[in-house]
Amino acid sequence: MQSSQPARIVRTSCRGCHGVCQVLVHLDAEGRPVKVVGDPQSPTSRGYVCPKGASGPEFIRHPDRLLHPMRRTGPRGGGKWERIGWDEALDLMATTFARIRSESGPEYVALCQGTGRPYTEFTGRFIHAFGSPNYVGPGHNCFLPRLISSAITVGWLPVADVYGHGGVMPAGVLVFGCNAPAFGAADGMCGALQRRALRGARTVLVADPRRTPTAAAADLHLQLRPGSECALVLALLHVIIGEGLHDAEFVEKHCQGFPELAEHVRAFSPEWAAPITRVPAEDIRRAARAFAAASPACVLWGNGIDMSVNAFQTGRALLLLMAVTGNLDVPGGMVHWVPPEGVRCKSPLENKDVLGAQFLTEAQRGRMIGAGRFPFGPGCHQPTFWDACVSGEPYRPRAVWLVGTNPMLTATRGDVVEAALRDHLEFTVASDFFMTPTMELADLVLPAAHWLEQDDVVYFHKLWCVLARRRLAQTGEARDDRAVILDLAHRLGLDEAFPWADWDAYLAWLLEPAGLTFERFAEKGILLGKMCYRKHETEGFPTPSGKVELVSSIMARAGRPSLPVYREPPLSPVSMPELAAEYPLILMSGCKVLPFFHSAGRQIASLRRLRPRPLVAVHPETAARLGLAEGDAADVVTPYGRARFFVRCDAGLARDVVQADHGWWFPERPGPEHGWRESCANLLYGHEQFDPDSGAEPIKCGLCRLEPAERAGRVAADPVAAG
Ligand SMILES: Nc1nc2c(c(=O)[nH]1)N[C@H]1C(S)=C(S)[C@@H](COP(=O)(O)OP(=O)(O)OC[C@H]3O[C@@H](n4cnc5c(=O)[nH]c(N)nc54)[C@H](O)[C@@H]3O)O[C@H]1N2
Ligand SMILES: Nc1nc2c(c(=O)[nH]1)N[C@H]1C(S)=C(S)[C@@H](COP(=O)(O)OP(=O)(O)OC[C@H]3O[C@@H](n4cnc5c(=O)[nH]c(N)nc54)[C@H](O)[C@@H]3O)O[C@H]1N2
Ligand code: SF4
Ligand SMILES: [Mo]
Repeated sequence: MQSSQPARIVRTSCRGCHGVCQVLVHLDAEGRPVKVVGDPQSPTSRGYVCPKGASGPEFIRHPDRLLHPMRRTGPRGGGKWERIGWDEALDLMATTFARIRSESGPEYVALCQGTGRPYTEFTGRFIHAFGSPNYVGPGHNCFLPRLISSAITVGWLPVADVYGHGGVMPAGVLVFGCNAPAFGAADGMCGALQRRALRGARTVLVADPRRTPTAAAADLHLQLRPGSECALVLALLHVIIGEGLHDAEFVEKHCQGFPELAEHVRAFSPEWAAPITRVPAEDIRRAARAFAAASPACVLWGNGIDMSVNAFQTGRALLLLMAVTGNLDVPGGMVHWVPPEGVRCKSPLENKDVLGAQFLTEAQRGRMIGAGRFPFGPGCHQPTFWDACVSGEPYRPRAVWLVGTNPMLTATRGDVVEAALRDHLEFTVASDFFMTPTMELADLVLPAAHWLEQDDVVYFHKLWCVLARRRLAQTGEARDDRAVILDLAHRLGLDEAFPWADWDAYLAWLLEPAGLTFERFAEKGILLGKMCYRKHETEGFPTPSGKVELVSSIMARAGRPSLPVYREPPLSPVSMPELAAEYPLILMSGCKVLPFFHSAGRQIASLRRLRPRPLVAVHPETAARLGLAEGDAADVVTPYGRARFFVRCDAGLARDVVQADHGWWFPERPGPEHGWRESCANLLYGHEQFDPDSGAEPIKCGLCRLEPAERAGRVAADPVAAG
């Protein structure tokens, strides 16, 4: 890599995570990207770049990149492949998918994707237009419980106004089960700008079982027991409403069901919540008063809420907190972004039609695996889907296309996913940058284009602006997932849903109302919406009653509690004391880390150096009691499985709480396994406990014990310097 002056610098936007920072890419004399730095002029990120974004050039040139479509030749998972052309690959997909549709029905073909990424604008659309309701993803554990509870309570997704577009920054911030300020970014917000907002706020409250950097610097750290968050929010509401600290005018004008809510929370005093949450009653009172006094105030919320059997109810409870304190759609509060005019909206967050569910008939919808199991679940429930592939109940899907997901590592019960791929599915296609353990079990693999290899109109999480992304490199025959979907859709005759001739035509169509060509747009780099606040004063809230539904009419109709209730986590010292005698520690897993995006990045040397091996964080006294010291290998054992980690002592944890990294596999070890079973946190969970509303899984609140690993295992598990 060269360090001399770049021949050219191009402004584009990163997609190493969902932060969407604007960056400057340095190109060498041959036009190859050699360096990525932050763009100081960018309103979205103000010069920030994290190690993942900075590693872009190293990432795209990595020798293990998948360069061409490849078809399996030997037995499944045997690691033998032959290179084929894109035409042949797409024909094979089109004929196989069409054959299965005519033999068994469209629902026998499924599409599974990973987290919300650029492909999301076409993945759901494709599979729905094909006629299959089996659109599978990790959203039930991530973001979508909050998105859907917002939709039924407020009518839109309230987002913290940390950018302060109205000229007012938040005076109070409640950081609730979210650690994005420390690890880069999430949900379209840049962590650096979240930190700026936290520095400027008078009151910072953090609800997190871990003493995160944000918690350590906060005015008050509510160190709750994992899984107890709904009880904590109910007690905050009890204090605020009981002491009359709510915004009476907003409640009167814009909320429905306040008297019922006031009556409902009367029982949930701080004294009730203290033994459940382990947060002292006095701290709950202080936090409630401080949050109510801070105006405006916002909430940064995250996976700490989602990965629980209370995900949906906690989401609702926090929405009620935002509402009764009068923080909805006020400058510096929880806002509804106004997107830029003139660009066709392709964000599925704002335009549900993007996902194409309107192309399904009622009968097709009813054929979704797990239909009706979770009234507020998003799409096809991932665990139910993989179970069905193995059990054949209610039927066994025959083909699946995995787009940008590594479910053997990132979904619970990777063993079930592995069995489905190896023994039960007839035809699996997988699209990725690298041969992951999941890719290794496919029948056909497709090379995907990295963000440095894409032209794009970036319009997803960051609704207040639209960013340009520019194609600055081409690696092998890697193609943008969406260009591949368009091509395949045309081969299958799905032209009604995909009327665009190709990717460039689609980009031109998006920009057409603005009168911009893609080139002109790319020169501008960003289009900003004209923010306006308090839109409810003229428009109300887009809910059935036109008001914020403190008492949810939609939940009542679905036969679910119309006011939030707390349910004890199924695997906890309280609900399972006998089991807890054997598994005395509370297990959280998968708290995000700066260098990696879930299961990705382990082969990138600059990232792997920052986190060479999988860690389990544990209180030093607990470690010592078990004969463990910093760096020792230890197995986390649950009733469902075992996985190996290296001990990191963290005095900021409660003595009975541990946190294990997720997504670990070892690209440097021989395929097709790449050692995936050894340190897979998601082998530690069952498929028995779910949030009855959204289908979320208790990934951040299980039971486990920690066992020192034998010496032999210790040596074997220590990875050599990553390649
Ligand atoms: N135990 C535990 N498990 C968790 C979590 C946790 O907290 N704890 N977090 C969960 C959460 S929040 C989520 S969202 C899921 C994420 O689950 P996934 O999205 O499945 O996880 P990733 O590892 O990010 O992505 C999988 C693969 O996609 C590839 N990829 C990245 N970008 C693209 C692209 O644009 N196109 C294509 N074709 N491939 C791409 C990567 O190389 C990687 O191999 O994991 C969940 N799993
Ligand atoms: N670098 C990097 N950035 C990413 C990702 C990544 O993999 N790497 N993933 C992206 C994705 S898909 C997502 S969804 C976001 C996720 O971003 P976050 O929502 O911040 O996710 P986590 O770090 O999993 O969890 C946040 C916090 O919740 C706390 N927590 C755990 N259990 C509980 C609980 O029971 N109650 C409460 N109140 N808190 C709890 C954890 O201690 C942790 O500090 O990040 C995105 N950004
Ligand atoms: S935080 Fe995300 S968007 Fe920003 S530079 Fe890092 S990977 Fe890229
Ligand atoms: Mo996520």
